[in-house]
Amino acid sequence: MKNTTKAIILAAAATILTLPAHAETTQIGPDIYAVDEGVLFTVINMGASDWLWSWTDSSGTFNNIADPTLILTANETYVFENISTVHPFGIADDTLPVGGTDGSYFRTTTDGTIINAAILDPFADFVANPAPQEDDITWTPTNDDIGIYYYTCMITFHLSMTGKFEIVAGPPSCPPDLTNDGQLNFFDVSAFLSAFAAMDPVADFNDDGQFNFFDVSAFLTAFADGCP
Ligand SMILES: [Ca+2]
Ligand SMILES: [Ca+2]
Ligand SMILES: [Ca+2]
Repeated sequence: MKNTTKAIILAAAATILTLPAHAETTQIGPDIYAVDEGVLFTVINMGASDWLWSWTDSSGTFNNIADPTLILTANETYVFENISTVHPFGIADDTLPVGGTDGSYFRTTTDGTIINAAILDPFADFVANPAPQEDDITWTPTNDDIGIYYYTCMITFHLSMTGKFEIVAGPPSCPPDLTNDGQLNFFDVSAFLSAFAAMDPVADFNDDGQFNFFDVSAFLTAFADGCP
């Protein structure tokens, strides 16, 4: 490879190192959190009024947040561990009749059959009954599951132990992220250089079967554009 090509790539790498790291939890509003990588959520009750949510990821530790709206990402695995000893936790679809706004949702039904009918299938996988820790819910929503869901206490009169999930699509694939870790940094440049030197098809960035400056240019452009 020509030294000028290397110089261009290394200059781009220096720029890229300043890009922000990928955040896992982003607080979007007073009661709204986007958690875009799989985590273990623990939930416990505050009386019969709220679920208190806690979780830890690379963004930090979030403790005892009352009935948040949680924006989750399709194709990530989330685990819900109910550590209340008395309140059964369930995840329901958008047929559960719910009123209110972020952080203060409440069920508008005390009809157990309506609650049960809304709980996701298979039923047992989306209900965590006391005793705790023996029946965690593990949920990996797929692209087919994108939409609105609710969580609630399944005791019919615990109306206000209710909150919302929104399942959103994951980020689209990102061609210059050659290390496939969701971040653009020097390691992707290094991987490109190695692939280019080896004439690996992954470095044929303009897909014309040749390895030349146009591939470097296309890679740098994609790299500078960043990933969504
Ligand atoms: Ca509540
Ligand atoms: Ca990468
Ligand atoms: Ca090419």
